[in-house]
Amino acid sequence: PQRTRVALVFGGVSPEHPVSCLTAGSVARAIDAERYQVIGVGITTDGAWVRIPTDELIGFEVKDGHLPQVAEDRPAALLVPVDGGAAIATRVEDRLTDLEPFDVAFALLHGPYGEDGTIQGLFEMLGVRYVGAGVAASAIGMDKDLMKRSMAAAGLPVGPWVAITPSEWTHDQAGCLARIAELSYPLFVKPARGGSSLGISQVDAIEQLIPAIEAARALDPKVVIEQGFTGVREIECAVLGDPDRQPKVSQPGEIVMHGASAFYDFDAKYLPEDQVRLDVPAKLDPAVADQLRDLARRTFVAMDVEGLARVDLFLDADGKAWVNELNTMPGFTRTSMFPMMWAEAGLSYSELIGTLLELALRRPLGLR
Ligand code: G1L
Repeated sequence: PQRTRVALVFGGVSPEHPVSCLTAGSVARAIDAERYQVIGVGITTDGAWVRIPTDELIGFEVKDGHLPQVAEDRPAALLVPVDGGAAIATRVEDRLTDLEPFDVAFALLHGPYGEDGTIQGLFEMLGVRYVGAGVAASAIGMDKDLMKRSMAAAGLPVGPWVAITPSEWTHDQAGCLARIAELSYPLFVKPARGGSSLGISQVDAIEQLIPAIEAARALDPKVVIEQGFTGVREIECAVLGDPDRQPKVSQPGEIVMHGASAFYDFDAKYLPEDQVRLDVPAKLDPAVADQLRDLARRTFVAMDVEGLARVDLFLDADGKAWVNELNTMPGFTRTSMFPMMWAEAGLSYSELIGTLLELALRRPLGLR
């Protein structure tokens, strides 16, 4: 039988380039090679698209402390429209060769130019099926302000926050600070569209506020300030979409921090291993676990997500559940939280990859 051809797109211009390469290597090693054929498309840190052969992709892992990266000296890859979809072609001088049509795209890209709906729009216009959330959910999920607005509008319990646009900060800094003064400390200042933990600071006193805003603005001119919770537990649920039924929600996992510098929303990967632990499943009363899972499911549905998402929740000291954010492109190596939560439920990493590809292949093109 013909194998399903998967265009695996990875790398990119974001600071997460090496993470994307590591993830692509992890996916390439785990994918069921009897059912799927991988066509590797790397994006260099300068934004050039190149072909990466599968045997090279399989070797993308940490090697004596070195992180993988897309090499520039590879044949240029072109995404070309063909009847019934698209193909990856190789450009040699000004000719196209090795035209490889594919059935489904799997883009592992982080932050602006990839995770924000742009590559999803490219696939939509080419009539190509792809893994994961659509254009609108990807774009809204990338912007913490738009995300919180849509969660609040859907009646979901989301904590207080303030957004500052570049023009507000330039023309009315006093007005911005007055809006922030309505929030109580600690505050968390974040680039609105960062997509990673870079540029995030905890603010415990007013004199730290402006430097924190400037630090976030260095990564994104739009900034969000969230009111922090004290004594909160940080819980995550993995959600898998199903076009015909309710989405499936994993048991909650918990990020357990110890150590004074640790703060609640730093990705596990940015903390030394002895300061953070992932508990899968989280130690929770079953009724509380169900309440958190229900909130994750409602968030996924309200934001119109397809495919998958990791929903990050808080359980406060009074036992109330809050939604913090939804991530349509969560960490996705074999040992990342999202795959680990499904593994705990009996779905292996290879099976998870297969499930995502099958969901994408079943999805109708165009409006749905
Ligand atoms: F395509 C999926 F499945 F939607 C998808 C895409 C991207 C899942 C997870 C990711 N994650 C990443 O791309 C990354 C966090 C490794 C970016 Cl560097």
